[in-house]
Amino acid sequence: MTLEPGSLRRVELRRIDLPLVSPFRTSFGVEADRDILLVRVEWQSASGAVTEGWGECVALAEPTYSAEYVDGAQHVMTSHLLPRLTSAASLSATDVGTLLAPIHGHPMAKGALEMAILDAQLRAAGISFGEHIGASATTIPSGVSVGIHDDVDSLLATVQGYVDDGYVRIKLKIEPGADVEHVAAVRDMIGPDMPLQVDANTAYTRTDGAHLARLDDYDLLLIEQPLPEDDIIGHARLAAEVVTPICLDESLVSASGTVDAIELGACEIANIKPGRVGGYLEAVRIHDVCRSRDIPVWCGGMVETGIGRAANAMLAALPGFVLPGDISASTRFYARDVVTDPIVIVDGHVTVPTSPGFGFEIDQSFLDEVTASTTLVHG
Ligand code: NPG
Repeated sequence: MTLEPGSLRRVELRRIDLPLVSPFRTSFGVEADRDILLVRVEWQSASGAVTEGWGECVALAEPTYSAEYVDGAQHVMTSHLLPRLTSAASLSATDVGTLLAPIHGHPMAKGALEMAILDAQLRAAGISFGEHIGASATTIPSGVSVGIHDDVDSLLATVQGYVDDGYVRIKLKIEPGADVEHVAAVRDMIGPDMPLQVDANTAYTRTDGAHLARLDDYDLLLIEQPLPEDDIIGHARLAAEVVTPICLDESLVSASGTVDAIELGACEIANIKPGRVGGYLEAVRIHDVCRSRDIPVWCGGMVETGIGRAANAMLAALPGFVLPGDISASTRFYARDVVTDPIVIVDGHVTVPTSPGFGFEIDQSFLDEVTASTTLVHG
């Protein structure tokens, strides 16, 4: 279904501060709280109706996961991206990628703007994103991502807590010095049937193949992004050296690049994160190219609020998402969320939201409480 075009009447950029319930350590750093950039648009359809739309930018405070960071995202939106959108007399979310293509990079900033416009257009049409893309699953299995721990005992205690919460898949963050021993202990504790995978966030090098092959003993679903993001050939060689499937995250930034990585043998499983690839529409295209090549996909997470997590749940309801995603309960990271209907886990599953747009409602009073700044960019 084609959504009715319209135009941007007002655009606000809101920065919020949300503390995490516990620090989250990866091979690239520790997150203790999130400084999150939200986009709020007022959208006027061609027929005159005005609706609100929200987008969440997943850029972190520092450029450690990728080159983007939250201050940079706000700057590029304000100075380079939004002027190309606010000047359009007739606009649709499907135009955003083309209109912003002259600006290189900045997929997280672009994706957040596209998301806000898409949310508004879908709300105007009264349909959900899931319905719009033909995603039919009503519930999806929920996995949890576990940060690096200093010692095995504390890691085991944390993992046991998540097993007790009902998560159906455990992902362990790893780095050199915190890998085989940690995985062995967790596998021993959770038993052979619980799905387990690891995420290195680019922490290894091409010479680590024999070491990473030791993980083959623990029946892992996948090893995620062991090598630097630009090392596609290195991942292909590693895929031939280890039995455990190699999954790419940071390396996959577009549908065409994903096809190349698959054809080179570097990507046996794909992690899809809408922010990393420039938005939910490109994420759907990546799902489609993977599905047509029988490459399993799953939905990653960027420690989103209930805004981004509701949207991820709708995306992960597409049929190619055959592995549990990092779509854990809101309480995994936040004591209180900025939406009135945060993601919860029941029997290890998340109910896919079905209300119009991306399926969340803003908790306005709490959002105001955690807002550090609001900048009117247009309107
Ligand atoms: O559940 O949202 C989540 C977190 C999932 O581990 C997760 N994300 O590299 O995939 C990642 C990682 C991450 C993203 C870590 C951002 C830190 C910041």
